[in-house]
Amino acid sequence: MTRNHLGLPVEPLRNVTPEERDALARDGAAVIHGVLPEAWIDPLRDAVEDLLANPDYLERGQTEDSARAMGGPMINGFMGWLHNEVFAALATHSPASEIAKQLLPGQSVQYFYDQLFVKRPGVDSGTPWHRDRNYYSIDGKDFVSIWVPFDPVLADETSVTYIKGSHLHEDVLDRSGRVLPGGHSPSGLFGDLSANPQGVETVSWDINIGDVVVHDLNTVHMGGLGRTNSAIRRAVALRYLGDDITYNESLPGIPSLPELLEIYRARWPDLEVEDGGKFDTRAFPLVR
Ligand SMILES: O=C(O)CCC(=O)C(=O)O
Repeated sequence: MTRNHLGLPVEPLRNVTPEERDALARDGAAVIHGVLPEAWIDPLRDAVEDLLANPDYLERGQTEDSARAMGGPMINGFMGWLHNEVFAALATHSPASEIAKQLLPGQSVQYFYDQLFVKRPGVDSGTPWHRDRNYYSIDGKDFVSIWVPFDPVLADETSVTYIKGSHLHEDVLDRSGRVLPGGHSPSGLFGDLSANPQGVETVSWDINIGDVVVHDLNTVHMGGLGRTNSAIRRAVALRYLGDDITYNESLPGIPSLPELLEIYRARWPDLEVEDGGKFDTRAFPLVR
């Protein structure tokens, strides 16, 4: 078994199957059960504690509307890999990065960023319906998101829920082909979290430790409220870019938000991201 510099296994417990790959292409999302070795879980949980105790991460790595402290309703932190070695290893030398390569076969896969979602029990702070694309300064389609939970998650609690097939349409259509209101709003928000869209098929899963959930750049999805969970729910979403992704500076989002560019420039003062060009591989490392 290959191990990374932290001694953690690099290979997934099994490869992605053709059926899982087909589900991602068809539905825009898929669950891949039993791939992350258990050896990763405690280091990842410790990494979350480490990040949540790091004022630099909490202050600079969160957007304005995010909670500011562990006592807040929800943590939504960015770029943990720049602050924590376990997150950095997960990004590029882990079963997750191997799965990204399997889902973008033959491509030059780059790590885009990570986003941590911590939901405490009993709170109502969910992740509203949205499409990831609307939050990015990128063009292209070669992309995969890998959502890695560090706690078991029930489908009717804080699991992620997807509108099946929504990645295939610029607008979100109901089963009769009608455009759903809010399905293509410029902010990327589909609407109110509590209002489940009518006339569409949604999918979510009970997730165990070791499972991951993968989704397309364009799939509309949400993350449930913590109201009903009995325990904390911690998960990180890792985003990977493939061959055809280029930077589009006219689209406000990641990574062009000033607070995020500041994080990169603090580390790589000469970093330039050229409009229409590929991303620099120091800040967006290649998965080898
Ligand atoms: O974990 C969540 O609540 C939401 C996850 C999500 O929206 C994402 O990974 O894009």
